[in-house]
Amino acid sequence: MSQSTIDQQLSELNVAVRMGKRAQAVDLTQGLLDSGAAPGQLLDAMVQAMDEVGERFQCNEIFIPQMLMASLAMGDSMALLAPKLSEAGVEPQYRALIGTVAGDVHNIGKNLVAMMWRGAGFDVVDLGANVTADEFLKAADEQHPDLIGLSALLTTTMPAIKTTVETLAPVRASGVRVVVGGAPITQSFADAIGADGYAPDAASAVDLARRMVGSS
Ligand code: B1M
Repeated sequence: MSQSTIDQQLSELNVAVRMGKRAQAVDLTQGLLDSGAAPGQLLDAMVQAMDEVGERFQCNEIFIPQMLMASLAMGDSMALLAPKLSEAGVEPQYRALIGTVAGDVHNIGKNLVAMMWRGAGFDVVDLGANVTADEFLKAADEQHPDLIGLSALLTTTMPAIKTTVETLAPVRASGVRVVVGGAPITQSFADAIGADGYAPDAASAVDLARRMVGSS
């Protein structure tokens, strides 16, 4: 395949991810890999697509379903691309842990943030929902993340966000940033409990994550 055909298909991959066309994104990813395109080029095309998705969400040009479809399209393509990236030595630069705090089973928003972080090129370890403060701490000790994201959807689980931020003090002392979000969480709550950052939605969570690790 000539370089100009590869460039054309990379741009089609960008559009397929942006539009959430999962089957098309997978076909294009497979085709590009089969024809010897560099895995890093595919990743760049998809990360760029997800950046555009985040910007359009923040401008209210698209909404959660479209952002979700784009994240799923990228996720499907990443399943093919990830092993090739490893073989090519392209490893994510930053690692994030994410979970919904103890007592709270809501995971849809947290999953969306995880997908958007992956879309931004982070290696994301998703601890799931109803995660205790001690489980976050244990995972942080084992996984050595740069960033930890805590989500809560219930007013009754907001105290668990505070407890978890406090429990994570030892890893925070070594430079790990802890950010919080979820429907009842606000910037003033985040400030009051001493979290490192707050984002109101999944697109802003990407900007926040990049700021936290110093990559923006
Ligand atoms: Co429940 N629920 N629910 N629920 N639920 C709410 C949250 C509620 C507002 C409904 C209501 O009463 N109107 C209410 C909370 C009231 C309150 O606390 N003030 C509520 C309640 C009360 C409950 C139960 C207690 C009900 C009961 O059993 N009596 C119970 C709690 C169980 C428990 O957790 N222990 C319960 C259970 C459930 C289901 C299991 C049925 C289901 C969850 C399924 C699942 O998640 N797998 C469910 C659902 C679906 C909802 C609603 C309908 C939708 C939540 C959702 O997924 N929104 C919700 C009402 C509503 O919002 N309309 C409701 C979509 C999602 C994309 O948005 O999660 O806000 P959200 O995420 C956003 C941002 O908040 C942000 O980015 C996301 C995307 O932009 N964000 C972050 C989220 N995490 C972030 C982390 C970040 C940054 C940004 O950084 C780390």
